Amino acid sequence: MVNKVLIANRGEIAIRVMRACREMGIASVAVYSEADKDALFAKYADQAYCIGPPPATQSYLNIQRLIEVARESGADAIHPGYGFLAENPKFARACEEEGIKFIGPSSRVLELMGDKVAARREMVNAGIPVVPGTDECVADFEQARAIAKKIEYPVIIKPSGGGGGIGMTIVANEGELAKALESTQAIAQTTFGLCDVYIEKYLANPRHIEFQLLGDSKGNAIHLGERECSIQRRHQKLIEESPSAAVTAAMRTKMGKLAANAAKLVGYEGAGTMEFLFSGGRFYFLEVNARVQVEHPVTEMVTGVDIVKEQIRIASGLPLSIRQEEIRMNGSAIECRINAEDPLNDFVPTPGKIKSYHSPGGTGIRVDSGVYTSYTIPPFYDPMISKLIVWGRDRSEAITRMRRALYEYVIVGIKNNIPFHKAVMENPRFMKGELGTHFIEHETTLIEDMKRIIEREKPLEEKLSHLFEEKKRIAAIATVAAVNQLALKTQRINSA
Ligand code: MV4
Repeated sequence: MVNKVLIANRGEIAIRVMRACREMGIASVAVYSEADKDALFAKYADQAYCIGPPPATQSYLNIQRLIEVARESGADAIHPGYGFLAENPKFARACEEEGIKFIGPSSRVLELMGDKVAARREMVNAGIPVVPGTDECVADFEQARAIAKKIEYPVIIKPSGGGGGIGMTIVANEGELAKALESTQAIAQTTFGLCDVYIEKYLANPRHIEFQLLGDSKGNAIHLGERECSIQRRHQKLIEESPSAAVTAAMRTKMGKLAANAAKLVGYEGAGTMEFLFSGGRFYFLEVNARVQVEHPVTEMVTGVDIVKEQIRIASGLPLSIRQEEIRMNGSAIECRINAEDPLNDFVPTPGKIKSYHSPGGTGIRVDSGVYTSYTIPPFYDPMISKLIVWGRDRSEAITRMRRALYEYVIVGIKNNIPFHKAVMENPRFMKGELGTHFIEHETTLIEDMKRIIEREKPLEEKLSHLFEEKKRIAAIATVAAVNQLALKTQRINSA
C-alpha cells in the first residue's frame, strides 16, 4: 500500500481524498495556492505546502512544482482529483518517470481517451454502440459534406482534443456546414492545440447517462451501475442521480457488462466513467472520463463502495476489493451541486464571504464541502460551495429528503443556487423522471418558481437577519426549520 499521498487539488475533492487516506492509515499532503491558505483542505491535511500564486497555471497546474513537493514531503503517490491535471498524460508520465504513483490510469490510456476519435474507434472495436458518424478526423469540406449527407442533418461537429462540450457546433443543414467546420476547427486549434474535428448525428434532447467503472492492475474490471446527469447548464452539471429513472435492470446489466469489458480491453487501471447519450431507449457512447468525478458520491450511496479507496488500492497494485456479483444497487441517491452563483442573474458566480453556515444532517444525508462559517470563497476557481447528496429507499423518498435538506441548509452572506434546486425538486416533470439535457431551457417556469420560493421565505429572512450573530445561530436555525416546515406543508397542499 502507498504510505503518503499528495493531493494535487483543492476544495471538497481534496478533503474527500484525505478522508479516504485517513481511514486507510495513509498520510496526506495538501498543496495550496496563496488564495487557499485559509481553506479547510489545507488545514485538514497532515502536511501542507504553498505552491504559488492564485492563478491555477502558476499553482495547481504547475507540474514541476508538484513533483518537487512530492519529493520534498516524501509522498509516494499523487491523487489528482478532478479537473486541473487529472487527465493530463504529461503529468501522469512525469509521475511515472519520477517513480511516484499517479492515482489514475497510465499515461498511455490517458492519451488514448483524450483523443476522442481514437477513443470512439476503440469503443466500436469493443462492441460499444456509438452515435452514427465518422471514425476518422474530418480532413476537408468535401469529406464533411459526404458524411453529413449520409448520416443526415442535423449533425454536430466536435473537436477531437476536447470533451465536455467545449467548441461543439450543431449544424442544421448543408448551408451552415462550411462555416461551422471552419469555426470548430479554429476553436479546436486555439483551445486544444489540435485542429482535428469529427462529425456525429445530432440527437435532439437526449438524456446524459454514464457508467461508473473500476479496473485494477490484475486485469479485473467491474461497473457500479449508472448515474444520470441530464440536469446541466452550459455543460456544468447541477443535479445527478443514481440509478437513472430511464434504465431498467436488464439494460443496466447489458451496458454495464459491455462498458466494463471495454475497460478491460484497453487496460484501464483506476476509476473511470463511460459517458453515453440515451435517446429512444438506446445508448450512444460519447467519451470516457478517466478520473474520479464530482458526482461519484451518488454511486457510493447506492452501492456502498468507496470509490476513492478503490482508486488508492488499485494504484497500490492491489486487486479490487469487490467482485461484480457482489455489487447491488440499493435505493436511490441524488446530488445537488450547491454553487456560489445567482440563479436569477444568469447563474453568474458570486464568490465572497460566508457569514453564517449550517449544513443539513440526519438520516440519509451526506455533505461534501470545503467551506466553514466566515470562510471567503476565492474568485479564482470554480464556485462550488458543497455537494449535497441524499439517499432514499426509492427515488420519491430521495426527492422528499432532498427538499427537507435544502430547507435545512443555511448559507448567509453570498447568493447561491439553493432556490434553483428547491424549484427543480418541486418540478412535476423532474418528479416524474422526465429528464433531458435541455431540461433547464425547456422548463420555462423555473425562474418564476424560484422567485415564488424566495418570496415565500422573505418574511422568515426578515425575522432572522438580526439573529445572525454567532451566538444566536442555533436559535436562528431552529426558526428556519420551523418556518420551512410551513413551506413544505404549503407545498403539499399545492400539489394535492
Ligand atoms: C452530443 C449531443 C447531441 N448529439 N452529441 C455535450 C457534452 C459532451 N460530452 C457531449 N455533448 C453533446 N453531444 C450528439 N451526437 C448533445 C450534447 C449536448 C450539447 C451539445 C452542444 C451544446 C450544448 C449541449 C448540451 C447538452 C448536450
